[in-house]
Amino acid sequence: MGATAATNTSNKISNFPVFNILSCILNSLSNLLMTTLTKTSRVHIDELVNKLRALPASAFDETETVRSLLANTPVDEASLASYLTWDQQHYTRNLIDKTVLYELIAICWDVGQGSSVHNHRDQNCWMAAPVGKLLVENFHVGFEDSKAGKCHLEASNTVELTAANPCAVDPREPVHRVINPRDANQRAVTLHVYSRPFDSCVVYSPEHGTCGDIRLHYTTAFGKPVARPQ
Ligand code: 2CO
Ligand code: FE2
Repeated sequence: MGATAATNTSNKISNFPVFNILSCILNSLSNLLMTTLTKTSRVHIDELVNKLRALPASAFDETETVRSLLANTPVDEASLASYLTWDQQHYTRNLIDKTVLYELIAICWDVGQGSSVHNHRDQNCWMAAPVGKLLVENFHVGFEDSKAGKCHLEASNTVELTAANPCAVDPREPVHRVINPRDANQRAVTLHVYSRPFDSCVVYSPEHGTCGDIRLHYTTAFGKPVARPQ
């Protein structure tokens, strides 16, 4: 009875135009407050590094702890300035921190740049996007013969990667590619935590059904250019 009466009353109140106007104003104010809080609560990259370094080894063996750390520690773009380098041919990989447990890399994506379809050598991976709105396209590996360089991949789901939505790569379906869509028309910067660190991976061509190993290189390390091996 009580619940019914309350519902009837609120229905009557919401019939007044003034109620709708007030409700609209309150909603707008609340959205503005949330946007302002998200922007002002961004932290210096060093704060994220300190928090990653404080984690126990066990935190890197599952995906939720680091994912929620990234979600609760959005990084301020200005604090990344010394790690941001751009190349019109390829995204750049810029090492920020490295321990035996993890490496933290800033990746700079020019408009329209993307990665190959690849795996992470059975290592965990988390990604956040302090700048931009990217797509993570996941693939299901139906068949892989790495010695013969043959595979069969099927596209599975696509996830949006934004400041508000950091992602963890699913260890059971770890093959993916990241794209900074051309129609977004903006450069993007992503932060990648890899545990443990790895310096090679398998790249796949879903179209040709082929795969093979590649080595991974840093464009810069701790803010300084890294010479590419000849
Ligand atoms: N894993 C790729 C790299 O480190 C970037 S794509 O996102 O995981 O080069
Ligand atoms: Fe990746």
